[in-house]
Order: sequence, then structure tokens, then C-alpha cells
Amino acid sequence: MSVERTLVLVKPDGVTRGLTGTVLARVEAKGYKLVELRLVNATRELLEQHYAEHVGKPFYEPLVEFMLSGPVAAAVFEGQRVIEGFRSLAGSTEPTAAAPGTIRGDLGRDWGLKVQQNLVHGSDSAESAEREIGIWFS
Ligand code: DAT
Ligand code: MG
Repeated sequence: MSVERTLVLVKPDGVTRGLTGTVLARVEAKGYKLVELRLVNATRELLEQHYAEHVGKPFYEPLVEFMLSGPVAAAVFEGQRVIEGFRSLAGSTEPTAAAPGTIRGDLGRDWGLKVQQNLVHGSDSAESAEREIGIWFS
């Protein structure tokens, strides 16, 4: 069985709040291997590809604007079942509801904005991971 890879993004809220190292350290501490890392000022074109599944949703434009608001730390982590494992470590989408002990639950909150600022992105399937790694590391 080949070792799985996932795309992890520390979103602009995480980078701006100085939490990049904390987030990456938590993923490393769980045991996953960091295999790619770069700081990116995303373009609208890149984000339109990355968030294609969300086009037309009410939070889509606020989400793109948020992701353009500052640098993003893009990383690839590797390990058995890392896609599922990172999603579990990240916690649920809404930081208010995300369980304590998760990245979003411990470090995030609702700021009353049109888009949830929840610190991290993680690929949700092997197909998404392959597609997203190609977008951020081409
Ligand atoms: P996830 O990042 O947990 O995979 P998603 O892919 O459904 O969540 O949505 C992408 C991002 O958009 C998410 O991290 C935060 C924001 N978002 C999702 N649903 C939202 C909603 N109903 N209201 C505001 N922001 C939302
Ligand atoms: Mg998603």
C-alpha cells in the first residue's frame, strides 16, 4: 500500500496570528512527515481552482477574499491515513463547535464574519489531495 499524502494550508488568520509554527508542530507531533512547505500569496485564479466545489455558495466570495488577505503556508504531509488523520486533528468546520483538543477547537473562534476563519485546510479525499497538491505545488 502506497503512503498517503495530504495538502495542509495554514490560512491567513493562522499565519497573521503567528500560529504557523504551532499548527505545523501539532501535525508533526502526531507523527506525520512534512514533505513540502512554502509560503504563498495566493492569486484569485489559484483559489478559484482550489475552491471550485464551493462556487455559487453564499460564503464563496468572502472565502476567496479572506484567502487573499494575507500569506498562506502550504504544506504536504505524508503518512498512513494522513487525510483522515489530519481532518480529525483539524476538527469540524465551525470553530465554535470544533472539539477542544483539535486545532480549530483550541485555536479558533467565530469572529462574526461572512466566512468562518478556521485556521486550516485539509484535503478531504485522495482525489482532492492529488488535485490540490498539483495546484499549490506545480
Ligand atoms: P472544510 O474546510 O472543513 O473542509 P468546507 O470545504 O465545507 O469546509 O468549506 C471551506 C471553508 O469555507 C471552510 O473551511 C470555512 C468556510 N465555510 C464553510 N461553510 C461555511 C458556512 N456555512 N458559513 C461560513 N463559512 C463557511
Ligand atoms: Mg473542504
